[in-house]
Formats: sequence, structure tokens, C-alpha cells
Amino acid sequence: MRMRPHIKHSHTRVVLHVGSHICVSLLCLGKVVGVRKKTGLLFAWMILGVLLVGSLPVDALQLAKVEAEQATVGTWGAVVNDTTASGGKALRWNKPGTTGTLDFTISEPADSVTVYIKAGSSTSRVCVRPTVDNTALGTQPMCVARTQRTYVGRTFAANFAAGSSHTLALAGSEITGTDRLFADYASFDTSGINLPPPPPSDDPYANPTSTSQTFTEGWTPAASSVHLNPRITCSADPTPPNVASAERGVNVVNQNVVLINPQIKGCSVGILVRAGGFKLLADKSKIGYASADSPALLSNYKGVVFDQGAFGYEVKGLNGGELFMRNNYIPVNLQAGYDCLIADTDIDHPKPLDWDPTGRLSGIRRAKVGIKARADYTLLPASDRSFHDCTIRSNNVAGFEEEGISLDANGGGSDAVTLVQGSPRPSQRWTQRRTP
Ligand SMILES: [Ca+2]
Repeated sequence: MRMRPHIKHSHTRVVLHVGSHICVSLLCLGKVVGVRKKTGLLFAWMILGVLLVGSLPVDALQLAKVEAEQATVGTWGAVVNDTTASGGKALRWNKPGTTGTLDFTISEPADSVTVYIKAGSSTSRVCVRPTVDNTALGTQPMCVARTQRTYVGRTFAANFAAGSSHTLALAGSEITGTDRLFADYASFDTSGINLPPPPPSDDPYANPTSTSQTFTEGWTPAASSVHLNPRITCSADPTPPNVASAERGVNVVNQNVVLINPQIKGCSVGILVRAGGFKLLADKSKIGYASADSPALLSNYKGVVFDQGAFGYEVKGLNGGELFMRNNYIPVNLQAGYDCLIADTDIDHPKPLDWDPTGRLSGIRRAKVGIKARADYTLLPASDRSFHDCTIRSNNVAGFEEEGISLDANGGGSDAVTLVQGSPRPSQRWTQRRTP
């Protein structure tokens, strides 16, 4: 779906159009279309129109399960009912003892066995050592603390052939006094043998360049470096000044920098991007994942600015993550670029603050604009002064003075600039007057 500003001469190419395939459910075009949205609180959701749901990978794990309670029990124990156990039953030791052997076969080779045990009314740890085909597994028994009152599995490496019959026995030990040991079952993992080695993790950022490291103001990450939970505090000022060069958190001037779950506070500009391939990610499964109370970007005049040289950049969540930004005056500012994605942000500015005056606004104020696409004619390459193929979707923006998500244009200083690319007839020109 195509979205473009409401102009009548659709056969001319508008310099500033967002994307060629996005669906915008709510967008304040403000000055562009001459409609001024001014509201203290507005939630804006931008949802990508098409969701592609691929088939999920089949879980390759195959487990052959052998219940402990099937084994022959000596005078050292008993088979007991246990609603928390597999099959509703478990094997209980009152004192050390070894089960009779359990015969089993597996249809595929197995490379490990996992035994599930727990402690009962024990005063010390209890232990089990499994034996398969008369060979004890592991260099020593597996033990659980006396406080381990729910079944927990421990895995032993093994190498069992498929097809032939095997025997399992479980030897309980360190069971003294009132100690009690329960065994539920053993499972044989038949997924991993005689198959190609598993592909590398599909996490391209599994080995970050740095983790939870504190950097100083003006930090310049190396090209293609990945930083998990990088931390920068420019100042303790809740309303840093609007001075781009004064307090800059991260200088992205190298290609393909990735920041995951950052914590950037008190900067005039939190992240200034002037290179391609930058990614700002919020990964819920990793350390430093932010929240409304501990946001990724906090108290910056501008949070992240995509400046001249920025393209192919992404702001998005991974594993259900959202990028939390709180009390930034202009949290996301797109001035240049193409092939962009701004998604999965949670932006709010709950209370007015005494931010520096910026022309029109005066007095205490909240965020000016949550996500501001303000393509700057002078920053765009002369060969193609379009700001194109930027998708803005699934952002939750609240607490701003002007617009939640805004598409705007900066003509580069002139009161009346042509924003139509090509050579339109004068009557087809679309002009914009800068804010007085
Ligand atoms: Ca069981």
C-alpha cells in the first residue's frame, strides 16, 4: 500500500514520500497537509499491512522415555504415586540401592540420557547414577540439594546404537537417615546423532563485541561491531540543552554498527547516525532489556538522529522486545536516508519538563514529536533528494506536544522551496512555508 502526502498533482514525484509499501493507519502530516494536530495525548499505531506467517520449523527433538517406576525395586524403596511425576508414579528410595535393569530399545541412536529426580524429606543432598548396558554414566553420580522438591533433569553424554536392546539401571546413593530420593524417568535424546552438525544459532548477535560496558560520551563504535547493553550517561540533566555537539552519546560514523538494549541518558543527542546499516535493537531475551521504569533512552534532547549518510537503518524489537524511550524531547528524528525501519518502540513523555525553548513552543513541555521524519533537502544527495522506502510501524507513542508520528520536510532555509523532484510546471509545484 502506498502512502503519500495529499497533493493533487499525483503524476509528479514528491520528494518526501515515505515508503512504497506501508500502511499508515494514523499519521499526523501537520504542516504538510495544512492540518494541525495538537493534542496532549495521542496514541498512534502504525501497523504494517501484510504479515507473512511462514511455517514453523518442526521440532527435531525425539525422546525415548523410560519410566523409573517400571524397574524392579528392592527393600530399599517402593513405587509410589506422585501426581507431579510422569505417568503419575515415581520410584522412591529410603536408603541406598540399585534398581533392577529396565530393557528398552530406541529407533534412532541416542547421544545423551537425561534422568529426572528430586529430593523428598531430606536433610542432605541425594544422588543417582544411571547405568546403561552395565556402564555407569558420568564420572560421578548426579546429586540434587535436599531443597530440590520438584523434579529436575540432569543429562549425561552417551552413545547408544539404535535397534538393539539396551538396559537401564538407577543407583541411588547418599540416602541416609530420613533422606528420601525420588526418580521419575529417564529420557534418551535421539535427535543429535548421525545428523549434520546443527546450524549455527540463528542469532547473528550471539557473540557481541562488548557486553554491559560503560562508554564515555562521544563513543564511536567500530565498523560491524555489536554491543549488547552499552551504557552512556552524558549528564544527570533531566533536560539536556539543544546543542548537537555538546553532549553526544554515540557517534555512529562507521558502517553496520549494532546496539542491543542500550542505556543512554542525559545527552543532547543520544545516538547520532551518519553511516549505513545501523541497527538499534531491543531484545527481550537478552541482558539489559529495558522497561518503562528503566528505559533504553532516557532524558535526551534528541534520542536517535538519522543524519546525512544514514541509510539502511533499523530500529526494532527482537523476541517480542520493545524499545522503551522516556522523557526525550524528540525521541526519533529522521533527517535523511532510505531503506529504513522504525518499529516496536514504546515512547512516552509522561510529565511536562522545562526543556529549552525551541521557537514555537514555550514554557514547560512534554515531548515535541515522538517520531519525526523531517527529511532535510540539504542533507539528501543531489542525485536523489527523496526520502524513500522507510517503514514506520507498530510504534506506541504518547505524551507529546505536537505530533506523535510526523512526516515533515525541511526545505533547507528558504521560505519557499520546491519539494517536487524533476521539472514540474510551475502550477504543479508544491511549496511549503517554513514555520515562522
Ligand atoms: Ca514416572
